[in-house]
Amino acid sequence: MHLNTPASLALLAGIAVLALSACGSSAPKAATSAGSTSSTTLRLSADPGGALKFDTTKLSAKAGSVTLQMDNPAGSGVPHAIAVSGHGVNQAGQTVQPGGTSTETLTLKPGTYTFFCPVPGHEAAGMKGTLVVS
Ligand SMILES: [Cu+2]
Repeated sequence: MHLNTPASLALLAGIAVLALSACGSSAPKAATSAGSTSSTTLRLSADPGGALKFDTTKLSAKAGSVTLQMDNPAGSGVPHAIAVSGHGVNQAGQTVQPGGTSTETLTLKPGTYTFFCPVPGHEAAGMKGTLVVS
């Protein structure tokens, strides 16, 4: 039985080298995420028993778009809202009756902010906390 000639072997080897080099020449993929805009949604709740406090005193978020969603439980018996202040920001969501949800969206830079209930007397009574944006 006659085996392949040296010439045909050389040809096959050449094709194999070309195929390998073609595969190896593909450039690495460039990263596609240019400019990281983060958006965070934070949920909290007013005290279900009507106390002037939220269910948390500490929240944290990534810098960028931050949405706060505050549920006012049906049993609270008191209107509440969510507001944020600090670093030139001072914005409140709508005041909602028991069973409602007060929502606001802000664009926040890194820093420490205060979140609170803007209904008169509520923040002073302790309805507030710290929002850390990093
Ligand atoms: Cu309140």
